[in-house]
Amino acid sequence: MSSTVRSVLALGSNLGASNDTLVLAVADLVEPGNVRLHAVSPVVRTKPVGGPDQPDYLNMVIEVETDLGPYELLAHCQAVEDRHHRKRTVRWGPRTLDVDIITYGSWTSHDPALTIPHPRAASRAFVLQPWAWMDSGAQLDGRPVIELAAEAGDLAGLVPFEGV
Ligand code: A4P
Ligand code: MG
Repeated sequence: MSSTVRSVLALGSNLGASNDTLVLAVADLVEPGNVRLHAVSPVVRTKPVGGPDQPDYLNMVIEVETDLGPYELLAHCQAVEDRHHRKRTVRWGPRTLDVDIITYGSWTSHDPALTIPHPRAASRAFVLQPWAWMDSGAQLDGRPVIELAAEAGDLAGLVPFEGV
């Protein structure tokens, strides 16, 4: 695939120096010339959704413009996770860095290895609220992201991150 596509990526961290990790991860994600930064959300502090008892998360989303195909972009996101010492032991468990692809242009996929739009994004304030702050006109599954965020069960546990 050689055309340029806009893609929304969600980043999360709840182990280590999470704010530093997010800043460095954004820089790593846009390091290759074929992933360009288009927009960045505020960082939010969020209560963990699912998984074991674990610390609060810092979450944010970015929008990139890329020439990478969807699987190439996934491999790139996973390489950035690995660079930040991501361990995959417990599903939904604590992590130094998670980078999920939320949308990839208008492309859709049901492949378990790359499901687009991300199957749980539409119900998660930790993705939707920073996304709506980044892009007030954003839509997901044909609905305004700002409306989906207002309905999300985890919205009450989300606050803007004011820094350490
Ligand atoms: N995969 C399929 N579709 C995608 C996609 N759109 N983007 C596959 C990225 N990966 C995708 O992911 C597991 C597999 O999903 C990969 O092999 C990939 O091929 P993973 O990152 O290794 O594991 P995970 O993140 O633990 O699993 P999962 O199911 O993606 O978790 P979620 O749904 O991302 O939830 N609470 C708060 N407050 N903040 C968070 O950031 N994150 C999670 C993780 C749970 N609770 C949270 C947060
Ligand atoms: Mg993930």
